[in-house]
Amino acid sequence: MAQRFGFSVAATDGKARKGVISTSRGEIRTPAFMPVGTAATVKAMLPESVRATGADILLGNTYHLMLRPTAERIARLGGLHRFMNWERPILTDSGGFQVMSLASLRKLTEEGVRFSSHIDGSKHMLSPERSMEIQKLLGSDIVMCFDECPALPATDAEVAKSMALSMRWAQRSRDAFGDRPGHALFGIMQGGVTRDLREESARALTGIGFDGYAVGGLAVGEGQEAMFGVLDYAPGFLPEDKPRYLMGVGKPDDIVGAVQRGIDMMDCVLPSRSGRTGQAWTRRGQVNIKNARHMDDPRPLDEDCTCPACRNYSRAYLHHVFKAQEMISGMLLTWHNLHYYQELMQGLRDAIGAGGLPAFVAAFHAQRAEGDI
Ligand code: PRF
Ligand code: ZN
Repeated sequence: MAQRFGFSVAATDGKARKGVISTSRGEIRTPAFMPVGTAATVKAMLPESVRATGADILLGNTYHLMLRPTAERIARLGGLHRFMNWERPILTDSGGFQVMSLASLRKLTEEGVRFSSHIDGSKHMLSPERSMEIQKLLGSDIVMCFDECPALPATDAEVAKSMALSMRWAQRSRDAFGDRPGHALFGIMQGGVTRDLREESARALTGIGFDGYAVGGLAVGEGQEAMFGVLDYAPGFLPEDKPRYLMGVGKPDDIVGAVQRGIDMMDCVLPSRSGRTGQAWTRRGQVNIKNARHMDDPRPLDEDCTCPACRNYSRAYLHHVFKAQEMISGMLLTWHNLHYYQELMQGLRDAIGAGGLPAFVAAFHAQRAEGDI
Protein backbone atom coordinates (compact mmCIF):
# COMPACT_ATOMS: atom_id res chain seq x y z
CA MET A 1 0.00 0.00 0.00
CA ALA A 2 1.50 3.29 -1.10
CA GLN A 3 2.27 5.86 1.57
CA ARG A 4 -0.63 8.25 1.68
CA PHE A 5 -0.04 11.86 0.72
CA GLY A 6 -0.05 14.02 3.82
CA PHE A 7 0.96 17.39 5.22
CA SER A 8 1.71 18.32 8.79
CA VAL A 9 2.61 21.73 10.17
CA ALA A 10 5.27 21.48 12.90
CA ALA A 11 5.66 25.17 13.75
CA THR A 12 4.31 28.59 12.86
CA ASP A 13 5.74 32.09 13.21
CA GLY A 14 3.19 34.75 12.34
CA LYS A 15 1.54 33.47 9.17
CA ALA A 16 4.65 31.45 8.19
CA ARG A 17 4.55 27.67 8.53
CA LYS A 18 7.23 25.00 8.81
CA GLY A 19 6.11 21.49 7.99
CA VAL A 20 6.56 18.24 6.11
CA ILE A 21 4.72 16.84 3.09
CA SER A 22 4.80 13.02 3.02
CA THR A 23 4.65 11.18 -0.27
CA SER A 24 5.36 7.58 -1.30
CA ARG A 25 8.68 8.80 -2.75
CA GLY A 26 9.89 10.63 0.33
CA GLU A 27 9.35 13.69 2.45
CA ILE A 28 9.34 17.32 1.35
CA ARG A 29 10.43 19.82 3.99
CA THR A 30 8.42 23.03 3.80
CA PRO A 31 8.72 25.87 3.02
CA ALA A 32 10.17 24.14 -0.06
CA PHE A 33 11.81 25.44 -3.20
CA MET A 34 11.41 23.18 -6.24
CA PRO A 35 14.09 23.44 -8.94
CA VAL A 36 12.64 23.35 -12.44
CA GLY A 37 13.41 20.29 -14.59
CA THR A 38 11.27 21.23 -17.58
CA ALA A 39 12.59 18.77 -20.18
CA ALA A 40 13.36 15.90 -17.75
CA THR A 41 16.57 17.61 -16.63
CA VAL A 42 17.52 20.48 -14.36
CA LYS A 43 19.71 22.05 -17.01
CA ALA A 44 23.48 21.74 -16.41
CA MET A 45 23.00 19.56 -13.29
CA LEU A 46 23.15 15.83 -12.56
CA PRO A 47 20.17 14.74 -10.41
CA GLU A 48 22.55 13.72 -7.60
CA SER A 49 24.00 17.23 -7.69
CA VAL A 50 20.52 18.75 -7.46
CA ARG A 51 19.90 16.53 -4.44
CA ALA A 52 23.24 17.62 -2.94
CA THR A 53 22.03 21.24 -2.99
CA GLY A 54 19.21 20.12 -0.65
CA ALA A 55 16.24 19.76 -3.01
CA ASP A 56 13.51 17.32 -1.90
CA ILE A 57 11.34 17.66 -5.03
CA LEU A 58 11.62 18.75 -8.67
CA LEU A 59 9.11 20.31 -11.05
CA GLY A 60 8.46 18.85 -14.51
CA ASN A 61 6.34 20.19 -17.37
CA THR A 62 3.44 18.48 -19.12
CA TYR A 63 3.68 20.84 -22.10
CA HIS A 64 7.33 20.17 -22.96
CA LEU A 65 7.30 16.44 -22.24
CA MET A 66 4.10 15.75 -24.22
CA LEU A 67 5.74 17.26 -27.29
CA ARG A 68 9.17 15.69 -26.78
CA PRO A 69 9.83 12.83 -26.07
CA THR A 70 6.03 12.32 -25.47
CA ALA A 71 4.38 11.08 -22.29
CA GLU A 72 3.59 7.70 -23.88
CA ARG A 73 7.30 7.08 -24.59
CA ILE A 74 8.26 8.07 -21.03
CA ALA A 75 5.58 5.70 -19.68
CA ARG A 76 6.91 2.81 -21.80
CA LEU A 77 10.38 3.52 -20.42
CA GLY A 78 9.18 3.21 -16.82
CA GLY A 79 7.98 6.72 -16.01
CA LEU A 80 9.61 10.11 -15.52
CA HIS A 81 11.46 9.27 -12.28
CA ARG A 82 13.35 6.38 -13.85
CA PHE A 83 13.76 8.18 -17.18
CA MET A 84 15.56 11.14 -15.59
CA ASN A 85 17.17 9.24 -12.69
CA TRP A 86 15.39 11.17 -9.93
CA GLU A 87 13.60 8.80 -7.53
CA ARG A 88 12.31 11.47 -5.16
CA PRO A 89 9.03 13.38 -5.55
CA ILE A 90 8.16 15.18 -8.78
CA LEU A 91 5.43 17.80 -9.22
CA THR A 92 4.25 18.39 -12.78
CA ASP A 93 2.63 21.56 -14.03
CA SER A 94 -0.45 20.92 -16.14
CA GLY A 95 0.51 22.65 -19.39
CA GLY A 96 -2.05 25.44 -19.61
CA PHE A 97 0.33 28.17 -18.52
CA GLN A 98 3.12 26.99 -20.85
CA VAL A 99 0.75 26.68 -23.83
CA MET A 100 -0.19 30.31 -23.39
CA SER A 101 3.42 31.52 -23.22
CA LEU A 102 5.14 29.18 -25.73
CA ALA A 103 2.78 27.64 -28.29
CA SER A 104 1.47 29.34 -31.44
CA LEU A 105 -1.94 29.31 -33.17
CA ARG A 106 -3.73 28.77 -29.86
CA LYS A 107 -7.48 28.24 -29.86
CA LEU A 108 -9.12 28.34 -26.45
CA THR A 109 -12.57 26.77 -26.01
CA GLU A 110 -14.61 25.34 -23.14
CA GLU A 111 -13.18 21.95 -24.09
CA GLY A 112 -9.52 22.99 -23.79
CA VAL A 113 -6.72 24.50 -25.89
CA ARG A 114 -5.70 23.55 -29.41
CA PHE A 115 -2.24 24.73 -30.33
CA SER A 116 0.80 24.27 -32.54
CA SER A 117 4.06 23.06 -31.04
CA HIS A 118 6.83 25.66 -30.63
CA ILE A 119 9.27 22.88 -31.65
CA ASP A 120 7.94 21.69 -35.01
CA GLY A 121 4.54 23.30 -35.55
CA SER A 122 2.67 20.01 -35.09
CA LYS A 123 -0.92 20.30 -33.84
CA HIS A 124 -1.99 19.22 -30.34
CA MET A 125 -4.83 19.48 -27.86
CA LEU A 126 -4.71 19.95 -24.10
CA SER A 127 -7.79 19.65 -21.93
CA PRO A 128 -8.28 18.84 -18.26
CA GLU A 129 -8.77 15.16 -19.19
CA ARG A 130 -5.72 14.98 -21.46
CA SER A 131 -3.53 16.83 -18.94
CA MET A 132 -4.54 14.37 -16.20
CA GLU A 133 -3.77 11.46 -18.56
CA ILE A 134 -0.32 12.84 -19.42
CA GLN A 135 0.59 13.54 -15.80
CA LYS A 136 -0.47 9.97 -14.94
CA LEU A 137 1.67 8.55 -17.77
CA LEU A 138 4.62 10.56 -16.42
CA GLY A 139 4.02 9.13 -12.94
CA SER A 140 3.98 12.54 -11.29
CA ASP A 141 3.58 12.53 -7.49
CA ILE A 142 1.87 15.92 -7.35
CA VAL A 143 -0.42 16.61 -10.31
CA MET A 144 -1.64 20.13 -11.07
CA CYS A 145 -5.13 20.96 -12.32
CA PHE A 146 -5.45 22.22 -15.88
CA ASP A 147 -6.03 25.97 -15.65
CA GLU A 148 -5.82 29.17 -17.64
CA CYS A 149 -3.62 32.03 -16.52
CA PRO A 150 -4.85 35.15 -18.33
CA ALA A 151 -2.21 37.25 -20.06
CA LEU A 152 -1.74 40.81 -18.81
CA PRO A 153 -3.04 43.39 -19.32
CA ALA A 154 -6.55 42.02 -18.76
CA THR A 155 -9.77 43.73 -17.69
CA ASP A 156 -11.60 42.66 -14.53
CA ALA A 157 -14.28 41.05 -16.69
CA GLU A 158 -11.69 39.03 -18.62
CA VAL A 159 -10.01 37.88 -15.40
CA ALA A 160 -13.40 36.90 -13.93
CA LYS A 161 -14.37 34.93 -17.06
CA SER A 162 -11.01 33.17 -17.17
CA MET A 163 -11.15 32.31 -13.46
CA ALA A 164 -14.64 30.81 -13.88
CA LEU A 165 -13.37 28.66 -16.76
CA SER A 166 -10.41 27.52 -14.65
CA MET A 167 -12.82 26.51 -11.88
CA ARG A 168 -14.91 24.41 -14.32
CA TRP A 169 -11.66 22.87 -15.53
CA ALA A 170 -10.67 22.22 -11.90
CA GLN A 171 -13.84 20.13 -11.43
CA ARG A 172 -13.12 18.24 -14.68
CA SER A 173 -9.50 17.71 -13.56
CA ARG A 174 -10.75 16.32 -10.23
CA ASP A 175 -13.19 13.97 -12.00
CA ALA A 176 -10.58 12.77 -14.53
CA PHE A 177 -7.86 12.30 -11.87
CA GLY A 178 -10.05 9.86 -9.94
CA ASP A 179 -8.74 8.08 -6.88
CA ARG A 180 -5.00 7.42 -7.03
CA PRO A 181 -3.56 6.47 -3.63
CA GLY A 182 -0.05 7.85 -3.17
CA HIS A 183 -0.62 10.62 -5.74
CA ALA A 184 -1.89 14.11 -5.02
CA LEU A 185 -3.94 16.58 -7.05
CA PHE A 186 -3.59 20.32 -6.40
CA GLY A 187 -6.17 22.94 -7.36
CA ILE A 188 -5.01 26.31 -8.72
CA MET A 189 -6.54 29.57 -7.52
CA GLN A 190 -6.86 32.33 -10.13
CA GLY A 191 -8.49 35.77 -10.03
CA GLY A 192 -5.68 38.21 -10.77
CA VAL A 193 -5.26 40.99 -8.23
CA THR A 194 -8.97 41.22 -7.38
CA ARG A 195 -9.80 40.15 -3.83
CA ASP A 196 -13.40 39.10 -4.54
CA LEU A 197 -12.32 36.92 -7.46
CA ARG A 198 -9.59 35.29 -5.38
CA GLU A 199 -12.12 34.53 -2.65
CA GLU A 200 -14.62 33.15 -5.15
CA SER A 201 -11.92 30.98 -6.72
CA ALA A 202 -10.83 29.65 -3.32
CA ARG A 203 -14.43 28.83 -2.45
CA ALA A 204 -14.90 26.91 -5.72
CA LEU A 205 -11.71 24.92 -5.19
CA THR A 206 -12.29 24.06 -1.54
CA GLY A 207 -15.83 22.98 -2.49
CA ILE A 208 -14.33 20.46 -4.93
CA GLY A 209 -11.63 19.40 -2.46
CA PHE A 210 -7.92 18.98 -3.27
CA ASP A 211 -4.79 17.60 -1.58
CA GLY A 212 -3.12 21.00 -1.88
CA TYR A 213 -3.83 24.45 -3.29
CA ALA A 214 -1.75 26.62 -5.58
CA VAL A 215 -1.90 30.36 -5.98
CA GLY A 216 -1.64 30.85 -9.75
CA GLY A 217 -1.82 33.98 -11.87
CA LEU A 218 0.82 35.92 -9.93
CA ALA A 219 4.36 36.92 -10.90
CA VAL A 220 3.08 37.62 -14.39
CA GLY A 221 4.19 41.25 -14.52
CA GLU A 222 2.07 42.86 -11.78
CA GLY A 223 5.14 43.69 -9.68
CA GLN A 224 6.18 42.63 -6.18
CA GLU A 225 4.01 45.13 -4.34
CA ALA A 226 0.82 43.99 -6.09
CA MET A 227 1.81 40.34 -5.66
CA PHE A 228 2.40 40.80 -1.93
CA GLY A 229 -0.90 42.67 -1.80
CA VAL A 230 -2.69 39.54 -3.01
CA LEU A 231 -0.60 37.29 -0.78
CA ASP A 232 -1.63 39.37 2.23
CA TYR A 233 -5.11 37.78 1.96
CA ALA A 234 -5.19 34.93 -0.60
CA PRO A 235 -3.46 32.17 1.45
CA GLY A 236 -5.99 32.89 4.22
CA PHE A 237 -8.83 31.80 1.89
CA LEU A 238 -7.28 28.31 1.67
CA PRO A 239 -7.46 25.41 4.17
CA GLU A 240 -4.82 25.55 6.91
CA ASP A 241 -4.21 21.82 6.86
CA LYS A 242 -3.19 21.63 3.18
CA PRO A 243 0.01 22.81 1.46
CA ARG A 244 -0.10 26.16 -0.38
CA TYR A 245 2.01 26.49 -3.51
CA LEU A 246 2.90 29.81 -5.16
CA MET A 247 3.58 29.03 -8.83
CA GLY A 248 6.59 30.46 -10.66
CA VAL A 249 8.11 32.51 -7.83
CA GLY A 250 10.67 33.90 -7.63
CA LYS A 251 13.60 36.08 -6.65
CA PRO A 252 15.01 35.49 -3.15
CA ASP A 253 13.15 38.49 -1.68
CA ASP A 254 9.90 37.30 -3.32
CA ILE A 255 10.39 33.92 -1.66
CA VAL A 256 11.02 35.42 1.78
CA GLY A 257 7.94 37.65 1.46
CA ALA A 258 5.77 34.76 0.27
CA VAL A 259 6.85 32.51 3.15
CA GLN A 260 6.09 35.33 5.62
CA ARG A 261 2.57 35.39 4.13
CA GLY A 262 1.88 31.67 4.55
CA ILE A 263 3.19 30.01 1.36
CA ASP A 264 4.69 26.50 1.72
CA MET A 265 6.02 25.67 -1.76
CA MET A 266 7.49 27.57 -4.69
CA ASP A 267 9.26 26.93 -8.01
CA CYS A 268 11.17 29.14 -10.40
CA VAL A 269 13.57 28.86 -13.31
CA LEU A 270 15.49 31.85 -11.99
CA PRO A 271 18.38 30.15 -10.12
CA SER A 272 19.01 27.68 -12.93
CA ARG A 273 18.35 30.00 -15.87
CA SER A 274 20.34 32.93 -14.50
CA GLY A 275 23.20 30.55 -13.68
CA ARG A 276 23.52 29.94 -17.40
CA THR A 277 23.54 33.65 -18.20
CA GLY A 278 26.27 34.57 -15.71
CA GLN A 279 24.07 35.82 -12.87
CA ALA A 280 24.80 34.59 -9.34
CA TRP A 281 22.57 35.03 -6.31
CA THR A 282 24.30 35.44 -2.98
CA ARG A 283 23.52 36.64 0.54
CA ARG A 284 24.72 40.04 -0.66
CA GLY A 285 22.37 40.16 -3.63
CA GLN A 286 23.03 39.64 -7.32
CA VAL A 287 26.53 39.28 -8.75
CA ASN A 288 27.14 39.55 -12.48
CA ILE A 289 30.14 37.30 -13.15
CA LYS A 290 30.48 38.82 -16.65
CA ASN A 291 31.63 42.07 -15.05
CA ALA A 292 35.31 42.88 -15.73
CA ARG A 293 35.85 43.66 -12.03
CA HIS A 294 36.07 39.91 -11.37
CA MET A 295 38.83 39.28 -13.95
CA ASP A 296 41.75 39.28 -11.48
CA ASP A 297 39.79 38.47 -8.32
CA PRO A 298 41.19 35.38 -6.53
CA ARG A 299 38.35 35.32 -3.97
CA PRO A 300 35.40 32.94 -4.19
CA LEU A 301 31.97 34.17 -5.28
CA ASP A 302 30.85 33.96 -1.64
CA GLU A 303 33.37 33.23 1.14
CA ASP A 304 30.72 31.60 3.34
CA CYS A 305 29.15 29.37 0.67
CA THR A 306 30.04 25.65 0.79
CA CYS A 307 29.03 24.83 -2.81
CA PRO A 308 31.68 23.44 -5.22
CA ALA A 309 31.82 26.70 -7.20
CA CYS A 310 32.71 28.68 -4.07
CA ARG A 311 34.92 26.06 -2.40
CA ASN A 312 37.11 25.28 -5.40
CA TYR A 313 37.12 28.22 -7.81
CA SER A 314 37.90 31.94 -7.88
CA ARG A 315 35.79 34.74 -9.29
CA ALA A 316 38.56 35.12 -11.87
CA TYR A 317 38.01 31.52 -13.01
CA LEU A 318 34.21 31.84 -13.07
CA HIS A 319 34.57 35.05 -15.10
CA HIS A 320 36.98 33.36 -17.51
CA VAL A 321 34.87 30.26 -18.19
CA PHE A 322 31.79 32.42 -18.71
CA LYS A 323 33.62 34.63 -21.23
CA ALA A 324 35.06 31.55 -22.98
CA GLN A 325 31.54 30.03 -23.11
CA GLU A 326 32.78 26.85 -21.45
CA MET A 327 30.06 24.46 -20.29
CA ILE A 328 31.44 24.36 -16.76
CA SER A 329 30.36 28.00 -16.38
CA GLY A 330 26.65 27.13 -16.44
CA MET A 331 27.30 24.04 -14.31
CA LEU A 332 29.10 25.88 -11.52
CA LEU A 333 26.83 28.93 -11.38
CA THR A 334 23.66 26.81 -11.50
CA TRP A 335 25.00 24.68 -8.65
CA HIS A 336 25.85 27.78 -6.63
CA ASN A 337 22.44 29.38 -7.26
CA LEU A 338 20.48 26.25 -6.37
CA HIS A 339 22.66 25.79 -3.27
CA TYR A 340 21.99 29.39 -2.24
CA TYR A 341 18.22 28.98 -2.75
CA GLN A 342 18.10 25.74 -0.74
CA GLU A 343 20.20 27.26 2.04
CA LEU A 344 17.74 30.16 2.14
CA MET A 345 14.86 27.69 2.51
CA GLN A 346 16.68 25.86 5.31
CA GLY A 347 17.30 29.20 7.01
CA LEU A 348 13.60 30.04 6.74
CA ARG A 349 12.56 26.63 8.10
CA ASP A 350 15.01 26.89 11.02
CA ALA A 351 13.91 30.44 11.80
CA ILE A 352 10.20 29.49 11.79
CA GLY A 353 10.97 26.47 13.97
CA ALA A 354 12.79 28.67 16.47
CA GLY A 355 10.18 31.44 16.39
CA GLY A 356 12.83 33.82 15.01
CA LEU A 357 11.52 34.62 11.53
CA PRO A 358 11.36 38.43 11.95
CA ALA A 359 15.05 38.58 12.99
CA PHE A 360 16.00 36.24 10.13
CA VAL A 361 14.16 38.42 7.61
CA ALA A 362 15.75 41.60 9.00
CA ALA A 363 19.24 40.07 8.67
CA PHE A 364 18.40 38.85 5.15
CA HIS A 365 17.52 42.38 4.02
CA ALA A 366 20.44 44.00 5.88
CA GLN A 367 23.02 41.73 4.20
CA ARG A 368 21.57 42.41 0.77
CA ALA A 369 21.63 46.15 1.42
CA GLU A 370 25.41 45.96 2.01
CA GLY A 371 25.79 44.69 -1.55
CA ASP A 372 28.56 42.63 -3.12
CA ILE A 373 32.05 43.73 -2.09
N1 PRF B 1 -0.83 28.29 -13.66
C1 PRF B 1 -0.09 27.18 -13.95
N2 PRF B 1 1.24 27.22 -13.94
C2 PRF B 1 1.86 28.36 -13.64
C3 PRF B 1 1.16 29.54 -13.32
C4 PRF B 1 -0.27 29.51 -13.32
O1 PRF B 1 -0.98 30.49 -13.06
C5 PRF B 1 2.12 30.52 -13.07
C6 PRF B 1 1.88 31.93 -12.71
N3 PRF B 1 2.98 32.53 -12.08
C7 PRF B 1 3.37 29.92 -13.23
N4 PRF B 1 3.20 28.63 -13.57
N5 PRF B 1 -0.70 26.04 -14.26
ZN1 ZN C 1 28.50 28.93 -3.78
